[in-house]
Amino acid sequence: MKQRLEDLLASGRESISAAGYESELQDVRVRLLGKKGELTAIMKGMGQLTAEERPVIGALANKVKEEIESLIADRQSVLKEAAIEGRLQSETIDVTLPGRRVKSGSKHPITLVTEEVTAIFASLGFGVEEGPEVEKDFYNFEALNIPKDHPARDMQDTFYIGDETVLRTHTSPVQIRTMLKYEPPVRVIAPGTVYRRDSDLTHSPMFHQVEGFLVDRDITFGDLKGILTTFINRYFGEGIGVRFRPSFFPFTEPSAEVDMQCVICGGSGCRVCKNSGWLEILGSGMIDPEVFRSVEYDSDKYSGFAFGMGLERIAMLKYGVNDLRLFFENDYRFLSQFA
Ligand code: 2U9
Repeated sequence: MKQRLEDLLASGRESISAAGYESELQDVRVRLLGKKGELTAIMKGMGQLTAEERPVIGALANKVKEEIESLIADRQSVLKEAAIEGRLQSETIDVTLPGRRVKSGSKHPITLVTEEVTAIFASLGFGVEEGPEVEKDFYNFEALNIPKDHPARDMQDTFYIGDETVLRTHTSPVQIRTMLKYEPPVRVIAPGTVYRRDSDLTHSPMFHQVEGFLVDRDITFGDLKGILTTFINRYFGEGIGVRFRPSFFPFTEPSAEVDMQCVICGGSGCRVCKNSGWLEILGSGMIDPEVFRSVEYDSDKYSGFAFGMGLERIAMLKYGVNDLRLFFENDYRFLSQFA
């Protein structure tokens, strides 16, 4: 029995030092010291020993058991250390690696144009006014001298929300609201989204405008020409030629459309200007006395001019965009070019 106990200790020592994982070590413990383990099996032979042998073998068995337990405990702490070390090795974070870049967005080209146009008019003394996109017929049409039978009021051109309520077809109602709020002198621009029942390659049912007006004593067509020429030259280039062509709008009299020399071909003629050398970019005119009547401005005392422009058109000319739909598709490849 003495020999078997010594063999158990020797083979146990080998198994313990060979255990590579804590779970393996646990298996070794069960095999050596468990209830059905090897030590228990050996001790079953105690009954056959003489009374003198029994305490000697008993003491040896205890020593072997303690020795094995202490070997297991040592091995266990070595394996624990190794496991921690292994995790530290495999989970290390390389703090010198570059971080992931956060992509930053950019302003939509229509936002850029709105801001640039607004900044130019601000430098000329114009404030900014905004108003509702769902608008009363009175502000969108009636007060602007657009009578009930005017084609612009047709269901075909205007989105009706109700009998007297529309999606504004221009930002002119903002200017009516402004006139009702302030006495002259006033000069403001009204940038914003507008809606018309129109959808093809060159028209979108939702688009953007900047309109503006100035009312004071002794305002003449010369002031209109001066302000609009200054705007065009600041925005598109100092040398660019500007011309005024007679036109008609219900809310201005006289009215003029404003052309600038083609920024694509420099005036020699190309597809964009349809070989004319000129591009139409603004509508304008002296505010009609009928409009003054509806906002109770005294047209004997005051006069003023107004103008309007479509921002998608301005953006197309400024940035050389040839397809209106690009502004509404939100294709990242298009938008990122304005970063
Ligand atoms: C008030 C009085 C007068 C605003 C004006 C235009 C001429 C004009 C168009 C340009 C292209 C609209 O986006 S577009 O389709 N605008 O031609 N707009 S005068 O006149 C006003 C506005 C408000 C109270």
